[in-house]
Amino acid sequence: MPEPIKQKIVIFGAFGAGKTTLIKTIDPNSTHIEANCAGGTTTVALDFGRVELEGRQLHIYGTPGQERFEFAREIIAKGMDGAVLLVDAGSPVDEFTRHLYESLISAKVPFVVFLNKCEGKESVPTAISAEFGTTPVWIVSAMERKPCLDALCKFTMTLPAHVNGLTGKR
Ligand SMILES: Nc1nc2c(ncn2[C@@H]2O[C@H](COP(=O)(O)OP(=O)(O)OP(=O)(O)O)[C@@H](O)[C@H]2O)c(=O)[nH]1
Ligand SMILES: [Mg+2]
Repeated sequence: MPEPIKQKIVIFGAFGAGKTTLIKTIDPNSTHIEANCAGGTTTVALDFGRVELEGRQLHIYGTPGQERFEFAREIIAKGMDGAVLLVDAGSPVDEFTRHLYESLISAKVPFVVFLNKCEGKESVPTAISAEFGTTPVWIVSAMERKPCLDALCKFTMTLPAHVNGLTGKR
């Protein structure tokens, strides 16, 4: 059997947007490094999961959402083939999310926006989508596997394969 095409996808988003939840939903065997914080846990290094979609193996890395972990985001982002900006649609877009959005545009990396937490009364996905210009926006719940996989599949099928191989051992 030939090796599947591999792609490195990195998930960005502000603190608590749902990055770790998304990766766990996509790959229940994903690994993550976290610390306790007020009201739950926070990612302090990274999340890592894998999924095979239509013959492509996605290696999915989640970044920490706290601003002070910029150095970790830079390391994790190296060599990414595509990115997802995960946004909490339950509150107005914050400055840090805007910073991540501008950084992805500057990096010239293909990316899409996933709007999460759309089920609450406070959620305003249409108004929030308008903030991301021409970037494709998907309304997903990080807790529902099928819509997340569908959106990820449609996005990644437009991306080239990773050039230097990815081992993704765990
Ligand atoms: N209501 C609702 N809650 C969600 C959803 N997705 C995630 N959450 C909750 O939001 C909280 C934060 O989720 P995480 O996945 O830890 O967020 P994160 O982006 O990884 O956070 P950091 O690593 O600290 O940046 C958790 O309590 C999740 O259960 C969703 O779609 N709806
Ligand atoms: Mg996290």
